[in-house]
Amino acid sequence: MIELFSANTPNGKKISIMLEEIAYEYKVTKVDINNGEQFKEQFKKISPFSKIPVIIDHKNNKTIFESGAILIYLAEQSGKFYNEKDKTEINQWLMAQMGYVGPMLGQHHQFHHYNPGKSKFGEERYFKISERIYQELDERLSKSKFLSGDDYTIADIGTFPWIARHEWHDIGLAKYKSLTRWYNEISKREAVIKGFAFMDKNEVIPKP
Ligand SMILES: N[C@@H](CCC(=O)N[C@@H](CS)C(=O)NCC(=O)O)C(=O)O
Repeated sequence: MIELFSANTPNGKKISIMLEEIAYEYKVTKVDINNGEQFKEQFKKISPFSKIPVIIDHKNNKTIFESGAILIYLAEQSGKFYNEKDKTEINQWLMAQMGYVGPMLGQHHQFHHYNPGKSKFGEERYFKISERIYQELDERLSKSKFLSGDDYTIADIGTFPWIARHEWHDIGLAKYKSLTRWYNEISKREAVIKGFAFMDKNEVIPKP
C-alpha cells in the first residue's frame, strides 16, 4: 500500500493521477501547507525541503520525495507510462516540466492569481513566460500526439495538472489548438478524472 502525503495542488495531483492510472491501492494523508504543517519535524523526516508530495511505499519500505522522482519510481514499479525505448525522450519532457513548466507557472500563480497588484514586474514577467510555455507546448504537440511521442507517459501526467490551472493563467487555452487537443484527450481519462478529484470528490477538470 502507498501512503501519499499531499495537498490539493498541481504537484499533488500528479501523483494521485499516476496512482489511479496504475490502479495501486493508496491512502491520502493531507498536509495542510497553508498552515505550516509541512515544517513539522515529523514531516521533515520524510521531506527534507518540507514540500509535498511524498510517498511511502509500505510494501517496499521506501520513502520518496519530489514529484518527478515519485513518478519515475511508480512507473518503474508498475512497468507503465515509461517505455524503455522512449526513456530519454520522456526524461527530457518530464525534466522540462519539473525545472521550467511547473516552477514558472507556479510563479505566475503567485503574482497573477494570489497577489495581483503587488508587483507589476513580477506579474508581467511570469505572464510572458507562461504565455511562452503555452506556445512552446502547443508547438511540440502540433508535431507529436503526446509530449514524448505517440504514447501517453509520465511526462504528460506531470504536465497536465499545471495546464489544468489554465483559468488562473488567463492566457486562453482554447487559442492553442494542439495543446487543447492534448488537454481534452487527457481530461477524458477515467483515472485522470478520479485522480484530479483526490481531495475533493466534487472537483471537476476545468474545460478549455
Ligand atoms: N519540486 C517539488 C516541488 C513541490 C512543491 O513546490 N510543493 C509545494 C506545493 S505544490 C509545497 O509543498 N509548498 C509548501 C512550501 O514550500 O512550504 C516537486 O515537484 O515535488
